[in-house]
This record gives sequence, C-alpha cells and structure tokens, in this order.
Amino acid sequence: MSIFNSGVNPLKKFRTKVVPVFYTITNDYAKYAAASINSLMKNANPKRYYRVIIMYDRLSLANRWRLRNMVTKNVAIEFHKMKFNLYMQIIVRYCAKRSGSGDFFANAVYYYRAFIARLFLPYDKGIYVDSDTILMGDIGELYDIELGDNVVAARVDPKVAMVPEFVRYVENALGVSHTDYVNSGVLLMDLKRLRKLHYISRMTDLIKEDADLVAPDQDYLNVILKGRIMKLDKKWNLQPEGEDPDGAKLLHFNLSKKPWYHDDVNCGELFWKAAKGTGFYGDLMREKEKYTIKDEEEAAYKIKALIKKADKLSKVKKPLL
Ligand SMILES: [Mn+2]
Repeated sequence: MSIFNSGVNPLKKFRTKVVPVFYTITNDYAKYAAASINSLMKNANPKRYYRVIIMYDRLSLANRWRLRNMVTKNVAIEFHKMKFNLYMQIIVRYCAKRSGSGDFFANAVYYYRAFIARLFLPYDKGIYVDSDTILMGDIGELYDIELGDNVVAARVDPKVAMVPEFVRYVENALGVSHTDYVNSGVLLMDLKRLRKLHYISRMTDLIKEDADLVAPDQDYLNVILKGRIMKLDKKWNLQPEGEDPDGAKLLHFNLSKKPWYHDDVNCGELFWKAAKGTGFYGDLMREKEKYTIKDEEEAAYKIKALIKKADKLSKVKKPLL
C-alpha cells in the first residue's frame, strides 16, 4: 500500500512521535544549556527521536557551532532566531524600563518560552526547559504525561513556600494560592490550547499594564492559566538545595547556589559530569575560577532585594493584574 492511500499522514505520524524540547538562551547561558542538553542525550530512549530547539536572540556563530556539534543519532539540534516583532517590542521595552531597578528578570530571554506555541505550528505538544537544569531520566516520559483538560503542566514552586514574603506576594498581588503557584522552569505544554488562548497576546496585554512584579514571566503564566495548570510531580523539577534528589528525573538549580560558581552545591558533581564532553567545559571552569566574594555578595543582595520587593508588593489592596 502506498503511503498516499494508507489513510495515515506519514509526516503527522513522525511529528507526533518526535519529542520537541525548547531552550531559550543568550551567549551567557550557552554553556549551561550545553550541559543540560548533554544530560538529556545521555538519558534519552535510544528508540525515540528528540528535537532540541534553541531559541535565541544573540548567540555567536562559535557557540551555535559548538552546540550543533553535540547532535546524536536520535537527538537533533536546531536553532531559531527570535524576530523583533510587535510582541517582542513590548517585552523589550518593559525589560529596558525594569532593568534600571536591578531586576533579576528584566531580560527578554525569559519571555521567549511564551512564543513557542505561536512560532512552532507543526507541534501540538512540547516541553520547555530552563538552562540551569540536568536531566536524570528520559525526558520522553515527561512528554508522555497526559495533560487532560489542562493547558500546561508544571511543578508548584518550592521556593515560594520557603519564604513568607513570597507566599503573601503570590496570594495578595497575583491572587494565586501559594499551593497552586508553579515554577516556569520546566513546562509541558499543550501548544494547541495555548494557540487557541492567544497566549502571547494575552501576556503582552498584561505587560502593557506595566505592573511591577517579582517574577514577571512566571507570574503572568500563573495568572493567565489559573485553574488550567496540572501539577507535575516534584521529580520533574527537583531543586537540590534542601531537597532529596533520590528518584529525581530532572534537577533544577533554581534561585540557589549554582554549581558553576560554588563547590558546596548539592548534586553539583552531576552538573560537572554533564558538562564534561561538551565544548564548554573549559569555559565553565574559567567562569568558576573567576567568581569572587564580591559576585557572591551581589547575588545574595539581589535575592534580598527580591524578597523585599515581594514584601512591598504584597501590601496591595487588590491583585495587580
Ligand atoms: Mn532556572
């Protein structure tokens, strides 16, 4: 029987079998993403196909070359340069305005994940992963999770529950219970539903309101998709600082000491194991050597400022968005 009368569209079949995994990076993040992608490859099911799609704005030819070289038999690596469209303009303008106040998240790269549904029409489902992660299991298993009626699946943010100021912020300023507020570092997405919701225009509409927020991209996601987010098991976004990594499928060095700066990081050795064999190992070693006490103090100050900001914003009478 020819493929044309079998009743099965072979391209469609191929597409639904491939596991698309998106990273959003800049030159600074390329070396961390390389370690994450390497660990993804090491844990991939040899019987399945994966497509790593790297979304970027500025990424040097040398960095793209080094990342592209990592390709394996069943894990493809592709690049997508972000275009400066109307949505991007709104985001970049907002970030430029916020960066003056030393905001952590005043960088357009944090918002690229919101474009995935709009830009990658062939896919109905996809995964977004932060660069400060390491895979411990097959990401195909995350892809296989049924979303039911939900739009995305993500893990409830464990860092929020640890800080009373963050709890009060998400509940008062965002109107989201802290037991529902998720971390946007690992997302399983129903891209069809996100397209139908016009997610990117909903998000940029909120950005235009120009509210001062603690973690904008993540806050918008929680507000826009409230009630339609499935809670992922913590093993898919396990944050080794203060958590038992036993049984973890994905480690996320979120808002904590980074193994590329510090020696005493829980599971840090797993990061270095994943970094080995990538073309970025030397860069990472040099970065660690260059890290000073002053850098450490600056990082600690930024976290303190974030908590202070959460405290201030939590005193609002009604939700900000
Ligand atoms: Mn992260």
